Amino acid sequence: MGANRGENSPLREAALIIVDVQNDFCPGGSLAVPEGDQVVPVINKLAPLFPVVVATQDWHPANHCSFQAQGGPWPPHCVQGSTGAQLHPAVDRQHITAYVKKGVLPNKDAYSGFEGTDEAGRTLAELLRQRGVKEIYVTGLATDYCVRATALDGLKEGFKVHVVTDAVRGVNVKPGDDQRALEEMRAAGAFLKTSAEILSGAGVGEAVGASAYAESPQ
Ligand code: VGL
Ligand code: ZN
Repeated sequence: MGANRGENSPLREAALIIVDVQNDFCPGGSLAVPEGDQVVPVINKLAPLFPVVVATQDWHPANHCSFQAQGGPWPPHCVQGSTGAQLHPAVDRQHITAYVKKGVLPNKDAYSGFEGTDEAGRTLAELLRQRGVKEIYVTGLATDYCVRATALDGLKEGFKVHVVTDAVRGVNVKPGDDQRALEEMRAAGAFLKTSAEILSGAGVGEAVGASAYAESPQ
């Protein structure tokens, strides 16, 4: 209720992509992204605006090649069926229309949501096209890995891509990795937007920027 999701909505052909907002990527998790949980309230505010909302999940077997025990770069994380692999409990499931899992094979890593499939075996690109989606708004974790890969693949798949800058956080193995990733996405053709810009564009804004446009006070 409330939000305009109808035929006049500017977001009627848009999908919100919630990338890997899973317990293991949030504070307390095995591969915690600093402030990872802070994307959740922003995502929950945006989700009601979108006719299609897809949540991706990193979903690894226990012997996944990206884990250090197998010579990979990461501690074990998002093991299939574990609590760490579940979405953060505060993510509002109500508006999620599809779940896509990726990284499910032992010998192949998959950072991009576009390498994942839903329960019916559809790729992310297939299910978006089936729903008439032309543009995607990418949120979630982590800016410098799976968000980056998902946004860049979205562009390659022909979608208009927006990255919601206050709804993503980076791992920052090297300081500044998140900012470099955002710049790379922008240079590749993605639009960087704040949630406030999206909310006000959809007519549910808090008049952000109003002061900048207001007539000068008396
Ligand atoms: C991710 C590292 C390893 C991510 C997934 O979701 O960004 N990062 N696996
Ligand atoms: Zn992973």
